[in-house]
Amino acid sequence: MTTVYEYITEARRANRRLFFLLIDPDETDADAVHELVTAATENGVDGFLVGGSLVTREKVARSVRLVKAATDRPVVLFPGAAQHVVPEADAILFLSLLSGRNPDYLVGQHIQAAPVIRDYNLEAIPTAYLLVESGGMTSVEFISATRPLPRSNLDIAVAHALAAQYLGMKLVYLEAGSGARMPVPDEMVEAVSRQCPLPLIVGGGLITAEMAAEKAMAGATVIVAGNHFERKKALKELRDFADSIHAVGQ
Ligand code: 1GP
Repeated sequence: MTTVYEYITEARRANRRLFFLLIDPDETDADAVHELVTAATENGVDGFLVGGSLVTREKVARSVRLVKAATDRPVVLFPGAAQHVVPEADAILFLSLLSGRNPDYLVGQHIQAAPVIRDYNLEAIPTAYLLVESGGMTSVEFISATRPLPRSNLDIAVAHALAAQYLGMKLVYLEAGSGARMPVPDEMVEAVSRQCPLPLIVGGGLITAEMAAEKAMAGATVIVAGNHFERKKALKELRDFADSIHAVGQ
């Protein structure tokens, strides 16, 4: 059976791009989740992230079950804290907030989560989570009490990605933050993907198919959108996002 990490690295090897949809566990209307995930699966979404900063374990567990029931694509935990580890997902992004200097989010939560991940036999994907300045205070910035990377300094971003590589991490996630005013700059995606061999995930504030395609073109392997698709009338844009992302590299 292919692991989620192989699914991502295989795409990178083949120069393909993947579109992942972020599902907010705070959405507890089961029909709404079912409708969103079914539409996403039918319209070319390649995988799902489930998580958030201020959610309960019960909501994460319920959300993962609802998503799994509506799709055959990978469902990956995107935890905000150690208590968000639940067994039903296909994998977990084992995120270390490398852009920050808060030991709790660099390694502390991980110690609490590790035995649980082992007991659930979850695939853990060590991921450098790099928060990038995006024009306003984001939830991640506030909750983690860390500062984001400066958006105009490419060398700093590249240095963090290289540190992730040398520390043995497997993915780099460039994050502008959910609902960000400005997404991660294309130049930063390009610089990091050119100078660091790890597959790159980019998300935060992507509200048009063009923006998503730009990140794919700049070198992101996985493009994540969430907020935008929580609005019902955005559902018909799923196909546009998926097509523009998949068109890159073909
Ligand atoms: C947030 O990168 C994701 O962690 C997605 O952000 O909700 O703004 O699409 P949006």
